[in-house]
Amino acid sequence: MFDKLSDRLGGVFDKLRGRGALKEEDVRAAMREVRIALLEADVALPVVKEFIGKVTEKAVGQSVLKSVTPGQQVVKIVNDGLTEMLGSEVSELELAVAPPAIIMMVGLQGSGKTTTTAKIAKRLKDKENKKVLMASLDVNRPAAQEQLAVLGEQIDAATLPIMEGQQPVEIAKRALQASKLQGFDVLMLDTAGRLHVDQQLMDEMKAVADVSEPQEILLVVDSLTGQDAVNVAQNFSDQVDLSGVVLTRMDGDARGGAALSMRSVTGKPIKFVGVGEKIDALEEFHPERVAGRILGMGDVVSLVEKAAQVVDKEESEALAEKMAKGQFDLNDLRSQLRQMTKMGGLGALANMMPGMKKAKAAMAGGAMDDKILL
Ligand SMILES: Nc1nc2c(ncn2[C@@H]2O[C@H](COP(=O)(O)OP(=O)(O)O)[C@@H](O)[C@H]2O)c(=O)[nH]1
Ligand SMILES: [Mg+2]
Repeated sequence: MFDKLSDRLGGVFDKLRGRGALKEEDVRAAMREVRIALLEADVALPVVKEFIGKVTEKAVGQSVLKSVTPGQQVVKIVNDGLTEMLGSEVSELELAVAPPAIIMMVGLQGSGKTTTTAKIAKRLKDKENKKVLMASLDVNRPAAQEQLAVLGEQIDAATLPIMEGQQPVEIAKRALQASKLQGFDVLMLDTAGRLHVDQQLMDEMKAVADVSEPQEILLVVDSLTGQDAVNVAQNFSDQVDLSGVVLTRMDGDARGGAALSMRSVTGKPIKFVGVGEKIDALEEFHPERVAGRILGMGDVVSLVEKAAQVVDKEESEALAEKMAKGQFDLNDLRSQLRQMTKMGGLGALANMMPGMKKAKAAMAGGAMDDKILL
């Protein structure tokens, strides 16, 4: 996963990094190569366009920090752009409700819903000490309910007893009742797969969501299906209110496009990735780490981060000196205010000051905007 993309981007930046000065056209030429690399990795076109647009604008407009090369700085900008494209932060399951918290799994047949249901159940059990009930609503495939029961035994988690002839909505209601009566913390609903996006099954899925009101609706997608995964995600996300995505088969040799597109296409975070068939082959998704792996230039990124900190420090020292000499002018004030916005703006600073609650409420009401500083 990502190997080829990583090689391609490595090549682009190796060329840039050694250079002393960068002209705008050098940056634009590099971005054209980045664009091709992303498209070859199967990243969805609109996602690539947006990314290249944002990153180019930043890279061209940026003044170069002391002690790094312009190329290194472009690496850092691309790194930040990738992290943002992947979702910026780790997203955990949100299960803080009166129990049972309900997690509903949806997705195409064979995407890995049933396996992932058991993987998540095991994780909740082992890491958070939760009492989990799993229920299979898959009445289409004959052995589907048994498959979940077998996995339940394997991880020592309860599964809802199978009752022949019951339909998904009925099973969901029974599961809900059972988990309330028996004091389960979490109920996991493993829904029937579909071969394509098929309206009847979509309606069934919505009916199940209506009766169970899940806290989490996780879309499970097979990362090996590339562009198709993106279309599937778009379709599901149009029909139900997803809370997150699980990408399976990240252990395979997919080009990575699905992972890179998913956040933009669904607007929802990737919460987990499946990295194997084994029951513990499930990982949290760390956008920053993944971006770092794709670029393979962690050292450059931290170098630029450090350089930026140093510049801030030098700037403030110079200002302090000017002030002492009585030479502080409006330009200096502007630069000072800029630094403040870097620290998170007025809101963030207010948070750190005692007695600022009221002022903060006024800011939230739109009375004050950081934009006035720029
Ligand atoms: N290599 C790999 N195989 C997986 C992963 N997740 C699921 N599978 C396999 O994919 C197949 C279909 O999974 P299943 O959970 O039955 O899919 P469902 O139809 O969506 O319920 C099974 O053979 C799983 O072992 C994964 O992350 N990596
Ligand atoms: Mg299944």
